[in-house]
Amino acid sequence: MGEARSYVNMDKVVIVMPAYNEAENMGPMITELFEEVFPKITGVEMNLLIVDDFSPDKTGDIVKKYQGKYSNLYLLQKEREGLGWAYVKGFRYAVEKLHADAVMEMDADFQHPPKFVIPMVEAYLNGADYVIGSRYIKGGSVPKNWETFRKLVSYFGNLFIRIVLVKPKLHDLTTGFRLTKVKGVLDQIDLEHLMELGRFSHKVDLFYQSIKHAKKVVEIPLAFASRTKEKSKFNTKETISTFRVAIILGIKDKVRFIKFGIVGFTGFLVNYLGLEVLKRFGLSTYFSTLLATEAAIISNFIFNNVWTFKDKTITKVGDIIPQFLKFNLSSLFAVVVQPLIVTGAARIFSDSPVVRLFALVFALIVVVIPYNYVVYNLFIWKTWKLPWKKK
Ligand SMILES: Nc1nc2c(ncn2[C@@H]2O[C@H](COP(=O)(O)OP(=O)(O)OP(=O)(O)O)[C@@H](O)[C@H]2O)c(=O)[nH]1
Ligand SMILES: [Mg+2]
Repeated sequence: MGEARSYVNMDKVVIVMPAYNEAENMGPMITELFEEVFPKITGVEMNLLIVDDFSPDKTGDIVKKYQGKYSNLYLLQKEREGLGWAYVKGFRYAVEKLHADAVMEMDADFQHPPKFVIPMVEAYLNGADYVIGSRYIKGGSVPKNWETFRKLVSYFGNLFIRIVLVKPKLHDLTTGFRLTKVKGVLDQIDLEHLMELGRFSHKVDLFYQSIKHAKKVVEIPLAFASRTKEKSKFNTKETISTFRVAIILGIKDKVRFIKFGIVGFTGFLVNYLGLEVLKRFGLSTYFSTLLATEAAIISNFIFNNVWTFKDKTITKVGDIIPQFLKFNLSSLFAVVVQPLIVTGAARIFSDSPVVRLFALVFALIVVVIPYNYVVYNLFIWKTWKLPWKKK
């Protein structure tokens, strides 16, 4: 038996390493991690979990051989389902069976040189809850022997995803070398329902879901190595799938905003038509406007509740009442701000129909709509969290 590492009250980091037909790499990888890398890391207990899909080349048997030597080496064997599933099942095993505090994604083929585990774990120890091994920051790189085409696809693919997902501050969104804290980040993600679990492109969805919950994200430069053995599996299908995932994720968030806009417009119609109908019933202009406005607020609340925020629909009566009152209160904002902006503009420019129209449109687009959208997401349907409230 080798050195038994078992510490009390020490955080546990589990490297989840999928391996399919990596018999040649397995021995050197395990040895390098346990002999060269883990001894240099203090303050956490390091573990390695190999996820093998019963590789025909007997990768699993090699791992079993080393398990006699290293007690923090684990093996999960299952049927072949694709890379994403290897990670999902590996994460589940790491969290539920090994009680991991953080998990790492890492390849078995030395494309992620093992020494980079050290700065990544250090970043975690310094408070990061999501650490990205980044090829596209200073000090990081892609293999020199990659053909120009692959370099271009990787670089512009990344740039494209950064733009689509609106993540300008992060540089490598498709890397396969990452560390994720379990509490507050990994445990908030519905792993089994990530997109494209059969492919490499699940990485983009996993990244996107992680970033939503992570409070402190750190990028560590990664010199991505080229595959030493066998032929590369990089292909057009994988590339297209990666772009597809990015586009779908990019649109998903905007769909809510579009629905919100449509509901807002129906609210306007309810308001306007309601006013005219009530006037015809002989109500005073003041009461007609008041009732029509409240009718619009009620219909907006209902449509937003069952459509715009259908993944967060409030159903309990005990919740509907306070949230509806909040909704009413937030609607008051428009009542206060719109007249201020319109009269302000009329004073500054001239009190003409054109100025009033422009001022009203300005108030709606620049102030009222963004304000409502933020309030709904943050306080009413709670799809967003304030950065300091993320757990
Ligand atoms: N368990 C499991 N591991 C897999 C599967 N597919 C890939 N892997 C492993 O996941 C890691 C990354 O896969 P690679 O095939 O190297 O993918 P890549 O680095 O994008 O492409 P290459 O340029 O071919 O290296 C390696 O450790 C593989 O052995 C799978 O279906 N099941
Ligand atoms: Mg590889």
